Amino acid sequence: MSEQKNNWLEQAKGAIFDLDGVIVDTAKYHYLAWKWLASELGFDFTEKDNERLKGVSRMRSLDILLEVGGITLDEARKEELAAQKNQLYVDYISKIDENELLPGAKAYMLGLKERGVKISLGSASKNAGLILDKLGITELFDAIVDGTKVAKAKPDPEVFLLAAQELGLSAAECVVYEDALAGIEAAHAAGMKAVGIGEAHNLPDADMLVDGLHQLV
Ligand code: B16
Ligand code: MG
Repeated sequence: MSEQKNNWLEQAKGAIFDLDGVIVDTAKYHYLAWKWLASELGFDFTEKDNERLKGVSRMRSLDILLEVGGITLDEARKEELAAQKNQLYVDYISKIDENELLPGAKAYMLGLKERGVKISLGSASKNAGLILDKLGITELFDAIVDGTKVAKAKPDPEVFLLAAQELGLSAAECVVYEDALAGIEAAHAAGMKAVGIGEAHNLPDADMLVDGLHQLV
């Protein structure tokens, strides 16, 4: 482990991992699907716009995209468009395999398991089950909490509190690994420390910052 060693990290009994941006880079497939939808609606959606969607729920992402395009639609039409985007996204992720795991992700989780640390997923995605299956890492998790199990999106702490509960641990015993600002806020709202994956200017409140899980192996 790097010189950034922290006691709270070593003492944690539970590790809760966000999915997109921490374990796998599915953001690129979300982007391709959202960009297609924007082009169908007659406007361009850039990679910079896409940054605003990271860690954000599907319907909230659509609202941001429509805001970029200056378009207002009723709920029924929005549900239709979100379903179309999701179908395209699912087509992409159906083709991924373990080669798409981010560097160090699996090795780090295996190391935690060896030390007896319990592991949960804490993701906003409703497609998390399929993604973990394609990556071949479902069995590593003691609990899987994703967008199918929670009603409130990050920065609400619900996803992480449920993960701790499913691991049989208190919030204070768990550490969160997150790449999104809303995720760091959610961890803190849950009473958990957060390891930020990314850059300081995007994640100013992270308790510790790394470029990726490979830095912790
Ligand atoms: P889905 P995470 C998030 O995953 C993505 O970062 C975000 O871009 C996406 O909109 C959200 O999942 C919902 O995904 O459409 O598959 O339900 O970072 O929370 O693992
Ligand atoms: Mg994420």
